[in-house]
Amino acid sequence: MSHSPRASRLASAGHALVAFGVLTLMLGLLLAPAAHAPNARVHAESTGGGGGGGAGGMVNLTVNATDAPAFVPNGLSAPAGDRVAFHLVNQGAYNHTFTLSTNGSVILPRSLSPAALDHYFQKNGSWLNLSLPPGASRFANVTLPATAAGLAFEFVSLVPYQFQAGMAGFLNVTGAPTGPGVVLGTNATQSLSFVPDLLGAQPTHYPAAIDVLVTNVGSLPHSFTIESQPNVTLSPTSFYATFKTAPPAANVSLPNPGTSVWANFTVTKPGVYEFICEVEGHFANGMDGYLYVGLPVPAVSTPSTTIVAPELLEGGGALLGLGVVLVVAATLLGRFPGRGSAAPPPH
Ligand SMILES: [Cu+2]
Repeated sequence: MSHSPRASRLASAGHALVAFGVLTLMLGLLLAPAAHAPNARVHAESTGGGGGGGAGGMVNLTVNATDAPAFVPNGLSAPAGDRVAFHLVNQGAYNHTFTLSTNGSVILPRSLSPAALDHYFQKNGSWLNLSLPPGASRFANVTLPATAAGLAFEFVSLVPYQFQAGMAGFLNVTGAPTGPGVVLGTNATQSLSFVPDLLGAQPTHYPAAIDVLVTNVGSLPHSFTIESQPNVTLSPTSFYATFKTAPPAANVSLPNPGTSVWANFTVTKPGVYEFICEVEGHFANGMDGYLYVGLPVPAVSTPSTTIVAPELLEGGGALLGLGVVLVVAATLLGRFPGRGSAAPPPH
């Protein structure tokens, strides 16, 4: 059996969605300039594993600490199972730290005080915690466990008020978190919308497992509730009755801002599956979206400014994480025999 057509289709979809995510982020930055630097493309060279994302490879990542204060780049990506060789360079005149969270489901709120941030890492530990005096150039290795796949691990500077000023970034770990299927992502935002609100999956067989990583980047509770029957349009006034006859395929709640939850479900046939937020009033105010299974995802004709509300910028890393999670859809080959097949090269 040949993997190539699937690979290229998934790669195209992944790239299109990544482009959309990056575009969204750029729009957000243009419309609401914030302390966040634009997420730079990851500087990654594969020195092993043939670049196919196979387990046991090694990835070199260079991160510069500046006095902005910022990490450059602040968006990194590496496959699960690989050893990441970090090279950390302090280009500034102040002390910084490079402190990498071990919890890929937590986005640390910028409002945390320096003491609270210290406390968080004392309690939860870190994969790396290096102090970087001015001019320092340090190397350290981290091996990413398979369970890290699909998650985004935040790194921060613990020097007081640097994280709070935006000195943070995300290491996105690519790879397949569970069995065969399709991995997608979306963000629940404060502006009562899902970003993106159009998802696409091209399974090669049915029933197909689909995993959606949903991140709450807003400040309100949300849910991600997706119907089990395709091509049924839900109504804000009657969706509850619809779900009584046909229970949702998945229904996960995100009560806490800054957290991510996986919605794992199975679809039995192609079609358009609508997903909504069940929190009172949210669907009525536009908080819904569509998952296109086995069908092309329609182009977004008129990007709405509501999807680039300022609060999204606080989840800038999450948005980049979204893009990387979507790329995982293009590397699904890794789940099947023939691991090491072509994956989209890092740009
Ligand atoms: Cu909601």
